[in-house]
Amino acid sequence: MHANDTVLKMVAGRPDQFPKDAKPQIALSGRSNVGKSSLINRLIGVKSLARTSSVPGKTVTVNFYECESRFYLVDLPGYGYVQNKERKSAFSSVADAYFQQNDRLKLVLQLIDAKVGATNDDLTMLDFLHKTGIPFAVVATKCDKLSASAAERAASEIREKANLEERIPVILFSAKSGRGKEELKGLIFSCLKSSV
Ligand SMILES: Nc1nc2c(ncn2[C@@H]2O[C@H](COP(=O)(O)OP(=O)(O)OP(=O)(O)O)[C@@H](O)[C@H]2O)c(=O)[nH]1
Ligand SMILES: [Mg+2]
Repeated sequence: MHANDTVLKMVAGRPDQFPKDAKPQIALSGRSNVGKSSLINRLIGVKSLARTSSVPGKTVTVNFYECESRFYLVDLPGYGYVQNKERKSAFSSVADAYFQQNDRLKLVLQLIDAKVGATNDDLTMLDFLHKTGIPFAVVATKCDKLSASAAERAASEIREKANLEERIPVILFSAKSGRGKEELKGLIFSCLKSSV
């Protein structure tokens, strides 16, 4: 996973624009501003391939980053940020469609802000993942904002609140410091290996 073997293959505003090839996909889900795009940048070792912003709702499309010509990292629009009054759901319809159609989806990384903890929207999302049987792991983001012990506490609080089974990993991550990067890569590669 490096910048020179990662390409932004598709920016999909509509479901018919999703790539149709058989490559496995790993998706990043989480509320707006939780750090999805920053995590992608950190994983592939660049500052800004995936666009990040202090303004919530930056990623409104489903962005497919093709890595090593063999799998996709999928940056989903953040939920919980209502862009206009007509939108009834906090969840974007293009993200909804993404979850519905996808048999190549091998793993969802569900990002939760370590300092904020699991919100109701996060719990709804985790419940959905649990019910649909899509394999997922939780990534507690921005853990550089907490002391080492507070970060550990935050991870167990997320586990408890979301009632996560023991086998579901909760990875402490910081795009800023790089903490958790190797653990995350290990998880992604072992999941890709077991899916072929
Ligand atoms: N301190 C700290 N800040 C972070 C970290 N990761 C992301 N941020 C900041 O959080 C803000 C949002 O990050 P993004 O990566 O754009 O978040 P996103 O989840 O992609 O947001 P949307 O595209 O709106 O859904 C930016 O200002 C980032 O610099 C982190 O690990 N530590
Ligand atoms: Mg983003």
